[in-house]
Amino acid sequence: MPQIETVLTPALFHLHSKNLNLKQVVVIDILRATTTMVVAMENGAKEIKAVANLEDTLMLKNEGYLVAGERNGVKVEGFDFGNSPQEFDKHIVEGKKIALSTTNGTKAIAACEGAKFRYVSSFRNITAMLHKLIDNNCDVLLFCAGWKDKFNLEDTVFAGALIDQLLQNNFTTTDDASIMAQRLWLQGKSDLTAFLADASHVQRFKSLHIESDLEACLKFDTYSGVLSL
Ligand code: 3SL
Repeated sequence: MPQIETVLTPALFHLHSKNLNLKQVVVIDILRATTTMVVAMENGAKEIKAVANLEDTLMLKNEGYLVAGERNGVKVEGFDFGNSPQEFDKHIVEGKKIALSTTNGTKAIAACEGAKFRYVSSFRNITAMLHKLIDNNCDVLLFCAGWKDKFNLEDTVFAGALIDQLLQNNFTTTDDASIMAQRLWLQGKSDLTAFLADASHVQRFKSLHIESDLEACLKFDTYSGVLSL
């Protein structure tokens, strides 16, 4: 049976990176990078490219990309967009190539280059992601981007949602992080907004006056595609 492991923070990734070329990795940054990437594709973007650093992102302007990025939650000066899913409206992104660089999410994506399959996902395409993982039928690594190497609730609870379904579909786990993630999901799933109310990034949203992004990040299955990078 394929195994599930969960990387609770990028600081722990090195413990799970063995045989990466045999694993399907899902990078998770619910608030907000991987949600924003799903929204961009949902709204018809031609491509979304994740870039670890700002200089390389800006260079992509010369290749026709719109550039998006934040650091510490704040839009990078001179970029076309920040990292709010609400900025990526259909009439703005349809048919466009977008390069995105964020504080945690896009670094995590870069870290797992070389995986057999590398995906990003969010609640907005969770069912499509789940079906793809089941179809691939190989070991799964759920990589929570966290915040500056710290654990966070929202990425872990999303990992738990996938784990809960994978365990019912011929996958297994002996990994305590995955067992914990599933238990968090079971605890929080009936009201995720309430469950995440005290989360550090939700508090950060409040201090940045971007609380309205939370609703967009907790919508389920608005997109039926999978983002493979
Ligand atoms: O760190 C990231 O990748 C971002 O998603 C963080 S923020 O929500 O834009 O602050």
